[in-house]
Amino acid sequence: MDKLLLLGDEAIAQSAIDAGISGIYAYPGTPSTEILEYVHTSREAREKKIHSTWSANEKTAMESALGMSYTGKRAMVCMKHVGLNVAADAFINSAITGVNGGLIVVAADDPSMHSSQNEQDSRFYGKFAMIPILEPTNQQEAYDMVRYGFDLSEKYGIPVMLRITTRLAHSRSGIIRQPGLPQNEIHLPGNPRQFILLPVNARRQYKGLLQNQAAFEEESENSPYNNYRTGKDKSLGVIACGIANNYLMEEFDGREFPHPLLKIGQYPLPVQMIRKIYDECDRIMVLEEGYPILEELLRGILDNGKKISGRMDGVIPRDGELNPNIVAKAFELEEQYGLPVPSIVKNRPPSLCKGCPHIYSYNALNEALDKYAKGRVFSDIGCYTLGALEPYGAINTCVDMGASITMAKGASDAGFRPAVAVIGDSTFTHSGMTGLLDAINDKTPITVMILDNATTGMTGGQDSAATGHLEAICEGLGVEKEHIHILNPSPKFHEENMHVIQNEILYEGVSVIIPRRECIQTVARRLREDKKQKQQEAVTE
Ligand SMILES: Cc1ncc(C[n+]2csc(CCOP(=O)(O)OP(=O)(O)O)c2C)c(N)n1
Ligand code: SF4
Repeated sequence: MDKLLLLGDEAIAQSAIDAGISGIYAYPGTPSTEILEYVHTSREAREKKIHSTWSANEKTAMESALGMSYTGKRAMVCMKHVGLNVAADAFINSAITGVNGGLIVVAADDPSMHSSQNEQDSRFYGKFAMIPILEPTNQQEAYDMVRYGFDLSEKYGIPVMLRITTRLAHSRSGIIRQPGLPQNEIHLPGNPRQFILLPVNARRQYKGLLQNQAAFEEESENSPYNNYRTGKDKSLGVIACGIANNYLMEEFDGREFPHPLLKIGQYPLPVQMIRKIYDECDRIMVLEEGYPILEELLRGILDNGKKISGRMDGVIPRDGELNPNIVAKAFELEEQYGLPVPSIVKNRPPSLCKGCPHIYSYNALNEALDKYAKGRVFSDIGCYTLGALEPYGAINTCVDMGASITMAKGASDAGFRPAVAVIGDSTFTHSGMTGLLDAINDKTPITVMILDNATTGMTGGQDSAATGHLEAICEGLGVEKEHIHILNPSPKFHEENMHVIQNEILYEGVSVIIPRRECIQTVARRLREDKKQKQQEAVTE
């Protein structure tokens, strides 16, 4: 079979193509973005007519994937961990409706918060929804688990979560492919009430989900991804989940691992296997990437059994991602990975690109607010969040996608004036529109600046669902036409822009200001692509 060198994200995407998916849905977010991007640019996926589009947010993505599964086709939905908060309503309920065609939900967690507001562990969500979770140790397992996950999903009519973390998503490895499968034919669910969650049906479906828990656990006991390896030295037993097992193997590369080892890659947890290692060993060490979920379960409320080591007793740091050196330390081995950073290398804090349109929006906003006390700009998540840093110091909040408008509303409701919201175009269609509607319905005095750079800049320049629609959306929601302004965020228009903002923050109602200029990175990329295409055309002429 073919061997490919792929990122973990790409391995998942390729496997989904090979496993016969008919569609993939996602909203960008590190470290999950490359999954849909891979399918989107794959010739094979195009030839197989696999649907791949960016959705407006993770909830719409989840629901679209569920809709495709309803028709009997295989579908995948991908998101970063915090995206699962947005998709949670649909996600949890999809465990109760169940699925028809196989459905895999990829949740990409970001421990250490390389590019996120928190490091929540999606395994909690999988457990909460009571569905099987797969957690790969390496890229090959990520590839293999996708096909396995689709089969499991169709066997039980249940969505399956594939949980990955940053390092697995963003590092490469050789992948051996499996033969491609055809897509499923359209076939509707045998039970026409399966997807109608009226209480009478939901109660029945929920009982079915509960009844399946024993079977899911049995699958875990027999899973190729959970295995127990005995060892001579039973003073310690190690349970390693997902990528933590990879780090452990790196530490003992070429050396025999002396202790019993339980590797876990499938949940619900295989209780019999855990009991075996617990009974056999004097002490247990738990290595898991993310929260100490398994460790906490092992300890229980009373914590009066055997000694359990891990994140909760400080053998492993309580927060942040694992790495081979942390694992080495836990085993009192010499740390051997990575070289010291040479003193010539200086930290380079993130910053807005030189010439970024957001800079000029902030220059105008800062000057317009100059005469007011600080602390009145409610912002959101995107490149423009970097406006928090010097020299701009332009924003005062960043909580979750969409929170700028609603937080400005709450502050304004409290009598705080002026209250300004700053939100990007993609974030606005992700989850800002409903907050704007609240403000319009309440006639709340706020000024909303939608920074329209015609892209989803922060995650690498994906298409923005807002492009070409912003004024129409705002007008349609009910913003008065005379209080919608389009600005050009360039130095040339600084004075003019500043005056528009100054006037609108005095308005006792909802106003929307849209500074509009394309992200310079996407402009540069477009120009490069145009040039390349012209060169190719010249060669073929
Ligand atoms: C719920 C959730 N989904 C995805 C992300 C990842 N993410 C951060 S900002 C952003 C969008 C930014 O685009 P836009 O609002 O257009 O601002 P820009 O970066 O272009 O300035 C995304 C997708 C996130 N932080 N939270
Ligand atoms: S990528 Fe685009 S939006 Fe982001 S900072 Fe750079 S120019 Fe600005």
